[in-house]
Amino acid sequence: MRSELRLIKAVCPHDCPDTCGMVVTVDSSGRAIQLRGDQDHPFTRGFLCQKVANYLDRVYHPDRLLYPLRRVGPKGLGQFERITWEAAILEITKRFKEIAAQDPQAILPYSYAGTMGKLMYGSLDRRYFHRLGASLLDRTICATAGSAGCDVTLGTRAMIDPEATINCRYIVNWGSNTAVTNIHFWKIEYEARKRGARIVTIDPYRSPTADKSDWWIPIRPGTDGALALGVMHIIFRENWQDDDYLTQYCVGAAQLRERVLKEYCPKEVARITGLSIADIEQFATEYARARHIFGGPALIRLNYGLQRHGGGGMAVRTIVCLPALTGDWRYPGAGAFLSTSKAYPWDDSYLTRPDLIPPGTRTINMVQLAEALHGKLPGPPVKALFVYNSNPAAVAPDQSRVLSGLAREDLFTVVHDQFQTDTVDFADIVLPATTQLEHFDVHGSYGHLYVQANNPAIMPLGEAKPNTEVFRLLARAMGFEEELFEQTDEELATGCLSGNNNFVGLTLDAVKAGPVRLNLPQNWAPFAEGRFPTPSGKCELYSECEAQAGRDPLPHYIPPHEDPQTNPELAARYPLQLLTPPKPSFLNSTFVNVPVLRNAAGERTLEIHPQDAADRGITNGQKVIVFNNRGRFVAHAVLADTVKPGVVVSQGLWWRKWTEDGVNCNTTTSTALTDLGAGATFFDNLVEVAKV
Ligand SMILES: Nc1nc2c(c(=O)[nH]1)N[C@H]1C(S)=C(S)[C@@H](COP(=O)(O)OP(=O)(O)OC[C@H]3O[C@@H](n4cnc5c(=O)[nH]c(N)nc54)[C@H](O)[C@@H]3O)O[C@H]1N2
Ligand SMILES: Nc1nc2c(c(=O)[nH]1)N[C@H]1C(S)=C(S)[C@@H](COP(=O)(O)OP(=O)(O)OC[C@H]3O[C@@H](n4cnc5c(=O)[nH]c(N)nc54)[C@H](O)[C@@H]3O)O[C@H]1N2
Ligand SMILES: [Mo]
Repeated sequence: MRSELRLIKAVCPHDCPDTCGMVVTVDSSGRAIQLRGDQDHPFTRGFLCQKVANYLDRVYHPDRLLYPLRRVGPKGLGQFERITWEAAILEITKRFKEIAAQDPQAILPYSYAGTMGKLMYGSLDRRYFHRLGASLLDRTICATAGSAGCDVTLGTRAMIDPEATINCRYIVNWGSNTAVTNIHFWKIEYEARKRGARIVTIDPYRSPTADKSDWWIPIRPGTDGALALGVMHIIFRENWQDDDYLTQYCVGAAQLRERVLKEYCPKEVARITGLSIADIEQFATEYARARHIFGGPALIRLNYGLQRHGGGGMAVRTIVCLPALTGDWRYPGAGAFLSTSKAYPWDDSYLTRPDLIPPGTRTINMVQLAEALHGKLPGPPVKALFVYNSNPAAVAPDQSRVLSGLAREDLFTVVHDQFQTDTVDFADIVLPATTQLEHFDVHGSYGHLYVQANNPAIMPLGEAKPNTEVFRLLARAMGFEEELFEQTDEELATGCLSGNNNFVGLTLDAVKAGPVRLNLPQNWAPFAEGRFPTPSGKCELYSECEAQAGRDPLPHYIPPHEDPQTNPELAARYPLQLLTPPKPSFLNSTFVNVPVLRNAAGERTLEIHPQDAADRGITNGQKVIVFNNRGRFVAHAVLADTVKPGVVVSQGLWWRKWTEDGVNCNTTTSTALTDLGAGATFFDNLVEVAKV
């Protein structure tokens, strides 16, 4: 009997830097009976997070969508009848043809990273919408502020060889809840600590990562850029900079020096950040002198928390200047780390065919779905919405306006998902999606340097179909050119892997057998000898491109949009800065419907400083409303010193069907954009709190 068990190499598809290798055991009936971490994966080394360790509960969940559905009740109530795939494709095609006859830009695709697989994330879907002439979607909800900030300074993402970080002796988690959101890298940080490293976390919230660190630096939200400028001030003041690195590989050191010495003295930085001058001096000293004090180089693991503010792009641009001042880029695993995604030379043009986009097609920023659905953006009103790989009813900002937009009777909405999410409840046509165990894909990563294939382990459940197959059916029904769509998933994978440099010597067959490292040397240090892919080829402390765009060419502090210091009028009504990072047992809004993980998440809480609670007569455990002029939600107060006065935290992106008030924290968040990258500003959010 045992001999009939099959072991299949798979990959966790979720939006997470770890991109774990998994091994699925399938029995002779074709059912997956076990799923564990792949011990042969050099980075993820056989262990999985709490969420994906329970992945079979998701695959075989009794609530899986198994058949196409058509709406029979009012929008939002989720009442459907079963239909055939033929009927579903016919109806979508008929409606899209009618709308496209007037203006195809009235059709809006809406997708993000429900799966990170190259094929399911974006391939035939993009070709289809490009060929159709639909509106383009700017996928800004997560990472564009930091990407744009890094691009100004480095010409690419801040990246390192993460396995080499074991040699660092000073590690700063900057706006990064690494112990929760990047657990395999946290393991490396801990290994480094055993060898003598000091771990510091800069976060307004005493997150699990801050809690386990040697030092928690509770910065005021949205002021990280000012702290980095203060650190530079101290480095230049003390003459600790690596002049050799600055001269050979950077432009603008002299101008930057002048700027920070004049404008960012520790006293001013203390006023902005809410930190003490002593703490700022100590942090700058430890960071800049790490090799002398702790015996090894320093790494800044910067992540997404600090980007989700009005000045998030500039904050990242500024922070990634620091390793050039210290010279830490010289050392493998040291410097600054945001994402390794750019190390993969995927042939995205082949996959997505941007050449098919009609010239002049308008682009909609996905953060502004609320505006798009209410006709508040330039161009034709949105008449049809096609959602896949995303749950905007839960994850998009300004939830009340998103929901009223989704409820529009004249909007034709199609949703392709594995479950009846809050967004599905508003659909006219629902299409059932396969899970990762049921389809093929290839994966890069944004937290390590391996290429992996996800081999299908089981047959699709019910009539579920992968994203690629849905768009083959739709393209056929539209009569689009065969050569654009009639490729198999493996052919698409081969095509996008056929790039050069870091993919040299890497074949799909090899990848199907297990993770393969990019064609990069061990202890890869991309900027050890400069070679920054910027216009000047150097690290741009001074940016000529920024100057030409009419912006300040040097790093500077940009306060949040909603900041008590710079917006006292708004703060008089809504004095508390609200952060809403994800709940550790969920992945954004994914897994809320898995009972064991929902139970682990507990109830919705609002962490508030005892002093702020006392001012409002709030006691521990009491039910409170959190509100501003955009909306409100209910939570249970937790009086704690996990936050400083003036800051409150409510974790998690619940589904409205699991909350007593039918909304989540995104009722309060805003659709305002970041300075660089036009990204989301979820954590730039002033609220007031009152007992119910
Ligand atoms: N378990 C789990 N893992 C995940 C996810 C998940 O939902 N659950 N999501 C995945 C995704 S899509 C992403 S993008 C990543 C996100 O990974 P992270 O960026 O690590 O996660 P966040 O919790 O969004 O933000 C990190 C920390 O930033 C803090 N923060 C907020 N504002 C500021 C600020 O102004 N300055 C500073 N210094 N810190 C600030 C928050 O309090 C939070 O503790 O994680 C991925 N991994
Ligand atoms: N307040 C607040 N809001 C936030 C955040 C925050 O920290 N605070 N985090 C933000 C961040 S970092 C991100 S990345 C976004 C995430 O926003 P989303 O990308 O919308 O993420 P999820 O909530 O995980 O929803 C993904 C959906 O894709 C579906 N899916 C998975 N695989 C497939 C597939 O193969 N095919 C199809 N068709 N569907 C599939 C899943 O079932 C799920 O419903 O949310 C953002 N929203
Ligand atoms: Mo994200």
